[in-house]
Amino acid sequence: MTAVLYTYRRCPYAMRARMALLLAGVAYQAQEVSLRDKPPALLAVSPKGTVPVLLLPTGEVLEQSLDIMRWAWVSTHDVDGWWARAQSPEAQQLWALCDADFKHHLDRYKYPQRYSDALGAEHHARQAVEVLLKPLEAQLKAQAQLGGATACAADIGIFPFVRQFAAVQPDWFEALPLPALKAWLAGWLQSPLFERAMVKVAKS
Ligand SMILES: N[C@@H](CCC(=O)N[C@@H](CS)C(=O)NCC(=O)O)C(=O)O
Repeated sequence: MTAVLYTYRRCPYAMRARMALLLAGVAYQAQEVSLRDKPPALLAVSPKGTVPVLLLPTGEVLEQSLDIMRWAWVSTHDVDGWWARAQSPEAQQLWALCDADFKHHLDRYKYPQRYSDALGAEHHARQAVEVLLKPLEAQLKAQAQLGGATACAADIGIFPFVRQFAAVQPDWFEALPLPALKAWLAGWLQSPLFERAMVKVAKS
C-alpha cells in the first residue's frame, strides 16, 4: 500500500509537501481535491478540511505540511541532509517568518476583498517585502540557498509562498531591488523538481 496525499495543485502548503515527498523518494498517490467540495474520504481522516493531508499505510494521518515534510525526510533517514541543513537558526527564523507574518500580509495583498482591512493591499505588499523578502535577500546574497551552497527543506518550505507573492503583480515584483531573491526564485521555478510537483492529476 502507498501513502495517499490529499492535495490541491496550486496550494503553497501542498506544493512544499509534494516537493519534500518527491525529494525524499517517498512514493505517494496524489488525490487532487476541490476545496469547494472536499471529498468525504478526506474529511473522514481529517475533519479540519485543509490540504495537504497525508494518510499513511499504517492509518496514521499527517495534517500539517510541516509534519509531512519532517516525516518525509526523517522516515527516510534524511540521507541527503535536507532536513538537517534546515535546522540552522537563520533558516528556521526565515521559515517561521514566512509561515506567520509573511503569510498574513500575503493573504491581505492577494485577497483584499476577503479582509475588512483599512490598510489596503499595497500596505500589505510592502510589509511582506519588509518582513521576509528583504531578510531573504540578505541571506541569499551571502549563499545561493538557505541551506548554504546546497538547498534545504527551508528553501522548499518558503519558495511556494514567494512564488505566490511574485505572481500577484509580476511587474511590481520585478521592479523590487532584490536580485538574489529573484535569481533564487527563478531557479526553483525552472527546476525539474517543481515541474514534477506540478504535474496535473485528475480530481477524484
Ligand atoms: N497549516 C496548514 C495550512 C494548510 C492550508 O491552509 N491549506 C489551504 C489551501 S492553500 C486549505 O486547505 N484551505 C481550506 C479551504 O480553503 O477550505 C498546513 O501547513 O498544512
